[in-house]
Amino acid sequence: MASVDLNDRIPNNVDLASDRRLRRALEQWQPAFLDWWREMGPVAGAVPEVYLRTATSVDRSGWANFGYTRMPDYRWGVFLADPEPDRRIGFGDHKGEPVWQRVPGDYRAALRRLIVIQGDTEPASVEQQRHLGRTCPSGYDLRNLFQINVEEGRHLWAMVYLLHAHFGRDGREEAQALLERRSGDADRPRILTAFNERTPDWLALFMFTFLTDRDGKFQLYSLAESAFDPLARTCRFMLTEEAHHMFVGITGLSRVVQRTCEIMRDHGTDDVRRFGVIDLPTFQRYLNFHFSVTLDLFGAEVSTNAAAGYTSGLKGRFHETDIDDDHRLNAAGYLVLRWQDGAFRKVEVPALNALNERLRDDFIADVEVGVGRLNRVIRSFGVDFELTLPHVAFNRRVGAFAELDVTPQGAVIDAADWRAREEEWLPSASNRAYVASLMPEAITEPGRFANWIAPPSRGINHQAIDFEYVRLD
Ligand code: BYC
Ligand code: FE
Ligand code: FE
Repeated sequence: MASVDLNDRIPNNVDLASDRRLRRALEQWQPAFLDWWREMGPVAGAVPEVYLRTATSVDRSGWANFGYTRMPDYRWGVFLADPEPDRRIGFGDHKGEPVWQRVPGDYRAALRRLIVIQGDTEPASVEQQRHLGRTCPSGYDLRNLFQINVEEGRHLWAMVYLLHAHFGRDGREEAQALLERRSGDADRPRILTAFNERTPDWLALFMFTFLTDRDGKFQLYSLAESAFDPLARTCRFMLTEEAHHMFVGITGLSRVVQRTCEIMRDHGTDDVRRFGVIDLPTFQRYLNFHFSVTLDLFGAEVSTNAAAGYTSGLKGRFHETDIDDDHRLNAAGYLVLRWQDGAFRKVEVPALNALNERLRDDFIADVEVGVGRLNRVIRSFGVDFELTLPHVAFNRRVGAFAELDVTPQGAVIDAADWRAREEEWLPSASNRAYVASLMPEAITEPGRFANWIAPPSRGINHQAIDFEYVRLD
């Protein structure tokens, strides 16, 4: 069950061979996907050979496969984690019943919407990252970017498989539409706000993979609890890929901070731009931007969509099974932050309606661990600077705080003051231009790294740091 035949036209562990209609439908979608990849996928000059990891099965050993691949030849396919025998629904009105192998008619529209939204983010991120290969700080980093890009492409396949296998004609239409929207396009944008922002430079990429891929982690964990078993199994396997994306984020940010602090220590100055590295105030502004934009991805604090998704069994909580409560939440409350009578206050609302907020809180706790790690790097150099996360109401566009103008410290001020001070808190055009100026070209010679970033502490798959991760010919 677990093994995958990479020689199949569409590698899979879902026995596509025995379902001719489904296989034909996916074989028709495949060239459209490849056209999309050629049009919107990574711009890499001559097609390089990249030292990529490809899954050959869904167990741990299936991840041991590394080798040189030209990206369009990557074996995108459909991999579901192995079924759990006698799996039962873990929460909501159907708690305790057997999980579903087919989509119940009553929940079809809601489930399709979740799958489409999840699917839409995957190609969006590839589009956002499309040009970064031109400015990579090393071959090691370029390889990591391409690994992420091919896996986000595979995550699109994961959702498209569900649409084709379980949603008939409208599923096929949605699968086509996933290839037609474009990140940042005025007429046919991607669905969620953060996926229409640009990821113009490598600091933005590391922030994105640290924060926005981490939204992916929390959403996928919630969907991995789903009563719709094919979705749960798909998400469980996607999570094993996601771990590397967040690794690229946190280690990338740590290496940037490390390099900056080396300069601060060696030259005894905060004025580090003369030495061609990223100053910590600019780093903090990027953190403020990406954190606030990513918080929006969790939706409104109080949401009847989220309540319905939970009671129907479509989407659970993070680590649902480990939570010690009734897993129905009909009587429970949850504290949600509100701006009320001139102050931020925690107000109790029905827990079912607060599930987006709860997931956002879980996410924030996870991000804080990462920020703590970055601050430890800073302290280890004896540098007196502390990175902080901005207030949750800062720079929000979705939910209860969208209409408020809030500083990173959590003071509510007038709109005009906020706009006048925006450049203190968010990357200004000149901050972005400075960061971009550090990355004028791609660095790919094995073992060489851009000046603004420290080398990693170890290579990929036990290879040396100066291993040839990307072969350009
Ligand atoms: N932008 O009741 P609400 C990843 C809409 S990242 C625009 O709060 P709900 C990845 C909302 O659609 C993970 N619109 O909504 C990372 C609704 O509109 P309608 C992606 C937004 O459904 C890096 C209305 O506002 N996966 O995998 O409770 C690289 C009311 O909102 C936004 C998922 O998100 C927004 N940010 O919550 C690659 C999981 N937020 O329908 C990949 C699937 C809300 O009333 N999605 N709206 O017209 C969901 O679970 C939910 O749809 C959301 C929204 C959590 C996103
Ligand atoms: Fe993904
Ligand atoms: Fe990801």
